[in-house]
Amino acid sequence: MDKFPLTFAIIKPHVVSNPVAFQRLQSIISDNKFEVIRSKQVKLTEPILAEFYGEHRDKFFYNRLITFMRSGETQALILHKIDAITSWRNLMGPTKVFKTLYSHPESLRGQFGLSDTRNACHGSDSVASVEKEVKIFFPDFNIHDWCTTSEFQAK
Ligand code: RTP
Ligand code: MG
Repeated sequence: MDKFPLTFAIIKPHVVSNPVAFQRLQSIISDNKFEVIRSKQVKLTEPILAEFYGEHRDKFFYNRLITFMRSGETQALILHKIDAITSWRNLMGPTKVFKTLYSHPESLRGQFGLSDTRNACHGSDSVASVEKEVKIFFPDFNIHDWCTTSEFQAK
């Protein structure tokens, strides 16, 4: 769907464990007019991460990524904004730390990223991945029902 109104995000462990950075990042989320629809702190396990990052299973960074994502609490979020997937990925900035530092220093990854792996946050890259990822983290949340509620229609 064009301009899909929801996305799924994760704030990664090194941000959640730093109260000042965590608070600042959450302020940037609301300053950028994202509405937090669901939010929960979660310590990820290997089986959940294997499902979540299945597409990266054969990449050289997979083990490093899984080890990092298990290293502390994360914050899982469902965010609402018109064109949420693209808006959130634009706010996050590029995956690679050298690109964030040189061309996107204001992005979330530019401000809070430490390396290609510890890059501060995750964002779904398609409607299909929003659906898959929301189901993993918020199995009781029905995207279709939410999108057809009068609350959303009125916005
Ligand atoms: P994400 O899925 O987290 O929103 O990030 P993305 O689309 O920008 O990047 P993707 O290629 O899907 O990679 C998923 C996560 O893997 C870690 N990564 N490490 N060279 C590396 O060490 C490397 N490359 C990717 C990052 O944590 C990235 O967010
Ligand atoms: Mg990705």
